[in-house]
Amino acid sequence: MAVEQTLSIIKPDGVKKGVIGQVIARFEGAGLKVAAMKMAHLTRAQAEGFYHVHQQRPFFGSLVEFMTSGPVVLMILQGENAIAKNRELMGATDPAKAAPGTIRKDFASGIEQNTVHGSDGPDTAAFETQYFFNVFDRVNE
Ligand code: IDP
Ligand code: MG
Repeated sequence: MAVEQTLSIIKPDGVKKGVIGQVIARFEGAGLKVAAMKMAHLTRAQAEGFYHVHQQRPFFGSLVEFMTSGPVVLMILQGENAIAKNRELMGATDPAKAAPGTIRKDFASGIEQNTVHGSDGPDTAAFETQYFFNVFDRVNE
């Protein structure tokens, strides 16, 4: 299994709820390392560009509104099988369908305000990590 990097976002609801530390503890507890991290309050253009694949979805406008409603934590997580491992720790998009013990099951309030984002494959991980971080922002140990 290869060492991978993946983008994680603690969304505005997670930051507002005060669970930044608890979310990061789950990543670290599962063996993922934080390879880059910063807080940001996304602009509309940044959020629209990030979610461009969802442009045609009915929830796109609302999602952009939500993602720009407050600060987020942007992270690159690194480790063996990091992309799938992060998705597993997050749980299903809809917290009502998320497995017990997952981040979304424990902290999310709904299908939109679902606390965390995680890249869903190698291509999106490559796009999303470079969208928010340049190569000099990352440690790679
Ligand atoms: P994912 O975050 O689990 O990969 P995606 O289908 O990629 O889920 O959707 C991106 C984000 O859009 C979700 O995390 C959630 O915030 C929002 N979203 C997805 N489906 C819905 C919906 O049916 N209603 C409202 N928001 C949604
Ligand atoms: Mg997705």
